Amino acid sequence: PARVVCFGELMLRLSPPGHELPLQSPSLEARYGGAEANVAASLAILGHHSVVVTALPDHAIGRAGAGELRRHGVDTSGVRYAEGRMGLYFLSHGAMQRPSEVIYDRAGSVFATTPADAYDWPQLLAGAQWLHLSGINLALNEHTAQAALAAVRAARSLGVQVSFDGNYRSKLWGTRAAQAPALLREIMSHADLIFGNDRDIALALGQAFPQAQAEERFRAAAAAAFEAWPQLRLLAATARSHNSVDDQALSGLLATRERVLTTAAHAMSGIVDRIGGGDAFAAGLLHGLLRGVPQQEALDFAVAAGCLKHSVPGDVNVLREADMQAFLQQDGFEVKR
Ligand code: KDG
Repeated sequence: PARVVCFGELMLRLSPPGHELPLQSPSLEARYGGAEANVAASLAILGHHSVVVTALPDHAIGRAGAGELRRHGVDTSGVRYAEGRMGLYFLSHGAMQRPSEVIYDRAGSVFATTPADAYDWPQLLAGAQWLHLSGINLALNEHTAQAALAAVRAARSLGVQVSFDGNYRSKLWGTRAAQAPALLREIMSHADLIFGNDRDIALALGQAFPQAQAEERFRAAAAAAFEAWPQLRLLAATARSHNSVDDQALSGLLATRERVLTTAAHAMSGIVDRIGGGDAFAAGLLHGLLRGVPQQEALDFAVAAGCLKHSVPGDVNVLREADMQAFLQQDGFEVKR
């Protein structure tokens, strides 16, 4: 099977059960999450050989995190272990008009303090078809940003395709926000596939796109991105409309140099857990590209995966190929808003 290498931080996710607020509850549910690891887990569940490259503490919590990835079928031979702490994030789920809240507690984690030259990319990427990583690595600190750049440069020189998800998190950039445009521009100049909307492209290029409908803004961003980065082949994004935190609709957009593909907007009411929807979409699209199906089919599948992630707790889309296909065949899920 195909080999996809996903590089990023795996964190312990702690959340009060149900819709309780932080510390209103005496218990916290423990799960693992992290954008790139979420993609790797979905890809493994979809039958691909996915590898997570990360650094974890050499203790029971770090080892259990790798075990959780293995439970989904992910290859953890690229995990490094070292003394230090596990990155954490606390999540309280939103409901109605009350948004969910994420609190990061990850500064100084083993992943964040691993030097950029600790990863042997030629060895880690040998035989891979894709390297997937996200803007979270650029945001954390200079070590992780330089490691991400080293990874994409190695991938390019080895002929491994690069998939980059902008994943902009303003909380993570903090005082490094001024460096975001240059770092994003640099990494995007090596990507074959970018997951990003007009805001991600605008940030990288320092260029604002006119106020318009989501699809029109995406078209303008795609035109600018293809002009800026000659190696870029695909730009993909989701578009979301909100009625409330638990009642939304999701559609997908995929640009090539020749055309822009779109999907129906799928209703998502009674959302269970929104975290990881973008990662499910990314894994769904990579799945279609690896299988070589027509681009429209790959995009439809990716949106189905993104939607269905919202129906299960945890960061990972644990649903299978047949679940996404069944979702796409059901009537009554499409909405026009
Ligand atoms: O895309 C989902 C991620 O946001 C989640 O898994 C946590 O990696 C994470 C992050 O840094 O926000």
